[in-house]
Amino acid sequence: MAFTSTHWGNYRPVVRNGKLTGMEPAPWDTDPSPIGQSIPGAIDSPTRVRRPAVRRGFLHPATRHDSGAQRGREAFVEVPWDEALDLVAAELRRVRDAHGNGAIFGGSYGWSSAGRFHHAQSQLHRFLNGFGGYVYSKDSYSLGAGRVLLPHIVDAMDKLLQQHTSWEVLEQRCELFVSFGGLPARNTQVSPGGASAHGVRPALRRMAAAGRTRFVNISPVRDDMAEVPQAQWLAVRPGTDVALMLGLAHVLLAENLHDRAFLASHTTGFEQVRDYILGHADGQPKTPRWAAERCGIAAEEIVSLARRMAAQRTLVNVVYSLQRARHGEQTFWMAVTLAALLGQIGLPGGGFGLGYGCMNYIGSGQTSFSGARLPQGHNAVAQFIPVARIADMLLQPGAPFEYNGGQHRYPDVRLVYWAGGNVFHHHQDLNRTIEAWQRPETIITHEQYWTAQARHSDIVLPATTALERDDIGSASNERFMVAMQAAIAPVGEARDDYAIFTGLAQRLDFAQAYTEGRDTGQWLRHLYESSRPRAQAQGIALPAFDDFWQAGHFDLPAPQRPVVLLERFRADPIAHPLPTPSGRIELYSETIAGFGYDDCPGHATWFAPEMDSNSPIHLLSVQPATRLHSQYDHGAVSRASKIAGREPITLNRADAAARGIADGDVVRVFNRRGAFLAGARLSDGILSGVAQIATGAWYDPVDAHTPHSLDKHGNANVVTPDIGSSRLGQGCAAQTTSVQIERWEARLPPITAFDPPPFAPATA
Ligand SMILES: Nc1nc2c(c(=O)[nH]1)N[C@H]1C(S)=C(S)[C@@H](COP(=O)(O)OP(=O)(O)OC[C@H]3O[C@@H](n4cnc5c(=O)[nH]c(N)nc54)[C@H](O)[C@@H]3O)O[C@H]1N2
Ligand SMILES: Nc1nc2c(c(=O)[nH]1)N[C@H]1C(S)=C(S)[C@@H](COP(=O)(O)OP(=O)(O)OC[C@H]3O[C@@H](n4cnc5c(=O)[nH]c(N)nc54)[C@H](O)[C@@H]3O)O[C@H]1N2
Ligand SMILES: [Mo]
Repeated sequence: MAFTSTHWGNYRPVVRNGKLTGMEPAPWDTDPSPIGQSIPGAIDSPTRVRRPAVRRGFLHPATRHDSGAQRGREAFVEVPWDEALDLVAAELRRVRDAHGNGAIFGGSYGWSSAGRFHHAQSQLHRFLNGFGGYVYSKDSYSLGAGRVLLPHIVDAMDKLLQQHTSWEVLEQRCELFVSFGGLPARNTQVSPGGASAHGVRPALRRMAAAGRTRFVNISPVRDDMAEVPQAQWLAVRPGTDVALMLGLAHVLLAENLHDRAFLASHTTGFEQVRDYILGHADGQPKTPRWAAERCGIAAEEIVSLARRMAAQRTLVNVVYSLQRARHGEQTFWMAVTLAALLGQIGLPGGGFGLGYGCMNYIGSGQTSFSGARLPQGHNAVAQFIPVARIADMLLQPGAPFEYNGGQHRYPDVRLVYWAGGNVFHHHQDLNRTIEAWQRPETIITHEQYWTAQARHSDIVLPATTALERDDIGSASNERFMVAMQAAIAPVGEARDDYAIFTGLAQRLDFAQAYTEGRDTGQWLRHLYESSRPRAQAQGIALPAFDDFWQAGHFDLPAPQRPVVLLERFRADPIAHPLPTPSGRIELYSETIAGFGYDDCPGHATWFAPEMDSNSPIHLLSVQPATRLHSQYDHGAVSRASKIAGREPITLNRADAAARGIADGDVVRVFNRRGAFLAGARLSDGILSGVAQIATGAWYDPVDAHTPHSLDKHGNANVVTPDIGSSRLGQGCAAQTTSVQIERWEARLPPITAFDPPPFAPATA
């Protein structure tokens, strides 16, 4: 039985006469994602990159390296593979010889596709390491602030996420589930590497029916907990959750409801935090009234919630989105602080969560083992950037930046190489990004589809999709390993990323080191077999490769004991200390205090959201229900959700009325950074003064030749700020965005984002 895996689920591809006609959810998935249905219509649509293509001005040696401003404006010339690979190899060699490997940026952030061997970013990194190294990027857009903060105060982010208490335990033991940012089921369609059996929505429905657990949805958006109809909705103002948590903490202290014994044995820095909460440090007690003025939730409500939290087995959850903001570090730190005051960390059903509702794998209760891994080799270049500082890097080579206690400088990058990501999806302030993107001498992208990033590259190499190649699907905390078997032939002249890099490594004289003499089939067998001892160490007996391949999938056994986050640390903090300097949870961190950052002091601290006074609406740009980021925006599922072809934006009914906007109208959303069109969807379930739009509508400027052109399709990143969360994490801060919104009265420009770019004949 042949299955395939996507980040949003396992499916059985249906193929007729060599054409993909359907995607049947795997039989083990009781809550499959509809996103898979976008693939059949899109995979061989005109949006597919079919042949290697070179930007016209780049093809001519005279204008090759000084025509970066033409990116996204000029036609492409399709060329044979050999010519394209010769050109890429020559560019790599030129830049390395003239400037060294430190002039090559290979960060290549992005989710790529499921499948361990063909993971595009891993292949690129392995290839560039073989070539002498590359400037890399650290952390992620998802968790920029959190990944830097958590090791200082608890443990490494990934380790914590893999050990989140299972939903099964929560069902039995949690009495009060308080979630900042709700539990948006749409986001649990996904797991990095492939969700297999979707479990979150079924768990929430069981919990809602059982009635044992009370849910509190703390979010500007009611639907963020739509799966639990009886959930209490506290409509918090965006960016003010820390104030609310401080108000709750104040009640705990004032009413002596905090767990002194736990604080004394398992944490450090309680005194500093207490002094801050009570106002001994700054003269401002963080009372419920103080909190209410900032977060918009009544003081009485805060008092009552704090008492309930102390009286019951309570889980305090924060979704990632809250740390994807200016001062985003504070939301995670304050949530951990609040949970520490409650003293239930390490108990089944209590403590904190940093991502329930963000991905399927979090709290799945499945093994943290994940299979086959492509060795990436050693990177001889030490220079890096925090991932979301890419435009700063391109605009200010040599400029200093701070990050996690260190002083660094941006490298002078001449060549940018990308495979498996989309900057024009993920990065903030796209108009500034476009300016930065003109600077490098050479930009190379491997893509499946003509995304905005492909259109803004010099050389575009067509990559296969997962359905066109053999691979192994496997993800941490997901139940099934999948023998992903090619379902159709490569579309057009597409090649696997591995084949592309092999062709380049041959030209650059390190083919043997890169391929180790293996073809894809040999690699899959080798990677699988090398993962078997690791599996064995976790008590998992993987079948032999041929048996696995024959069966098509493998059901990984769940751990014998249900997972409870930080259980061992709670039971014995001396025998099982945390990897923090004190071995304990650091409510105050000497290390972070020692960095001297005004935007991230030594304990969780309130900062008011930085809003622009003439842009009164707080815009939240969140994950899309109908696709993965920008992937398959051109697919049927995503396209069916659009309003007049534009991305829907949810507006409060009163805010809309005040602007003469009706449901279904097209609106212009703008601030001093840029403007986009979107389709208005009116709601009573969103706080006044807040709007919410999904990310992922393909950037589609009215006129690519005009800087700051209107995006006619609804890409929120034309208005988001390109500024780090703080000097500590330097994470993406997209949620700190203010805009104005008006009705679009003019003629509607047609959507052209999914059309291929203009092509020119080779001789032109
Ligand atoms: N405003 C705002 N911006 C955000 C966010 C937000 O909340 N608000 N969220 C951020 C977050 S959390 C994330 S993770 C990022 C996501 O940002 P990305 O991960 O960059 O987004 P994707 O759309 O998944 O881009 C993956 C690209 O890889 C291509 N691809 C897929 N498979 C392959 C392959 O096998 N080979 C090759 N060569 N290419 C392939 C796809 O066609 C697609 O274009 O966005 C961030 N941006
Ligand atoms: N279908 C689908 N699922 C996905 C993805 C996808 O592209 N598509 N992407 C995946 C990825 S890469 C990631 S990192 C995760 C991201 O997971 P998250 O970062 O948690 O996802 P978001 O959708 O940005 O935000 C979740 C909710 O937080 C609320 N929120 C935003 N700001 C605030 C605030 O200041 N206060 C409060 N209280 N609430 C706020 C919003 O209303 C939003 O609905 O999702 C993953 N899941
Ligand atoms: Mo993410």
